[in-house]
Amino acid sequence: MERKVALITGVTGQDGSYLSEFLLAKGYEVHGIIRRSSVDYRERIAHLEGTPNFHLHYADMGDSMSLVKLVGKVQPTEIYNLAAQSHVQVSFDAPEFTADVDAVGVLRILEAVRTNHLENSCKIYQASTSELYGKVEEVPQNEMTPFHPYSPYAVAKLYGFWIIKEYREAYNMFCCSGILFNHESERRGETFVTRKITLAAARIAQGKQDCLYLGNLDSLRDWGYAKDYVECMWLILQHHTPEDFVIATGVQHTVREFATLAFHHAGIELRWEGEGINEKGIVVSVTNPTNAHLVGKVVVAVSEAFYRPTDVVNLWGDPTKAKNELGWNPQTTSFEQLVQIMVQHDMQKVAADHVASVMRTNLAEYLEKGIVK
Ligand code: NAP
Ligand code: F7E
Repeated sequence: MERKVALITGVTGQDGSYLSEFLLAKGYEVHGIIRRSSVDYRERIAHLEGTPNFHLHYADMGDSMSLVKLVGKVQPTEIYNLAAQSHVQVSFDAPEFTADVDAVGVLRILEAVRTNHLENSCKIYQASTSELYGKVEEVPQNEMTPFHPYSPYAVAKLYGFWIIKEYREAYNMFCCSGILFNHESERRGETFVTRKITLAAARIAQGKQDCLYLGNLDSLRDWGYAKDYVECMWLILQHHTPEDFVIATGVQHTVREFATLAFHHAGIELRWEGEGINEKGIVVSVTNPTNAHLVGKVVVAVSEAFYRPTDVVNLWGDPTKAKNELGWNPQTTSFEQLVQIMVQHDMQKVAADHVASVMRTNLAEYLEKGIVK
């Protein structure tokens, strides 16, 4: 029987967790790389731990030897290189670390495969990004659009893209890049704009936060659902030839539109007033009568802290090639459904966090009074 063994770097991240579920369901043996941390950060894959075909190993994208040893031990048939310092704004504060992991890390994976003489049997998927288009030279963007990276993150990812292409041509390896546009979910990191908005909308609707501060509200993104996008990563490696693909929905929205819809699903209707740094989101009406006091209040404001030294403001992907050659459906989950899924999840999360915190407060009081011993 054909061996189906996947090694996923970045398994603890948003995409790594969905991809693990996807590959396990397809009968793969899945191995993931984890890093030692002083706190438990494995919540996205906690439900998979203990699954017979799911294995975790310590390694690091900055440590060649750990990667060489692991690839030799696991003998993967497919590697999904998802590990990265993936936050664009953070890449301005930690550019060298970002380059080491996001650029040289890709080279380390390729060399680990060559060192173990697996170049003819192991396919490699590289998590590339629409950030390569950066200061965009055309809209929408497709596989032929020139790159113009516009952040330390994008410059590092550009190296990753080209080294994958180089090894494909120089050594005839089956290695490909998925040029993925923004994809979000209820598992998205909490400092990316979509999740920051859905969590804040849920907290404001439940009286746990007063105001949400954002940066550039005019920024345009092509937002898809992460769960749909991991299927494409797999399809890229099943294609008859190693090629690069744009993965996007083909639909574009502003940060402001995302916020308006997210607050709507949290039961709060907004209107916008002012421009630039002075723009505000003001409550027009609420569904829940207990939130009547919010009407007329400012619940979204702009802060310079969330502006970037250079910002990518017009990303819009053309997924025609993926649709035609991989048979992938870019519209499985619509923008409206994505926002609804995320807000519904965060409404429940905020409510559950509240119950847990009340229980913790009560427990402290009961312990103090000797009611609980
Ligand atoms: P994410 O949630 O930030 O996950 C990043 C993963 O990389 C985490 O598992 C993280 O591990 C791991 N990692 C970071 N540094 C590492 C190191 N030195 N050694 C080993 N692992 C390391 O990112 P994501 O949203 O799932 O994205 C997955 C990949 O796709 C990334 O490469 C990202 O740049 C790229 N991408 C994402 C999008 C998007 O919209 N989501 C779009 C285009 C491309 P810890 O948990 O230990 O930190
Ligand atoms: O920003 C603007 C911000 O941080 C989106 C990563 O997964 O996708 C992601 O990178 C836009 C930017 O994602 C805030 O200026 C406004 O224009 O959610 P983001 P990103 O930078 O697009 C790409 C494809 C990747 O490859 C990356 O790994 O929203 N924005 N106000 C804000 N952004 C944040 N984070 N926070 C704000 O308050």
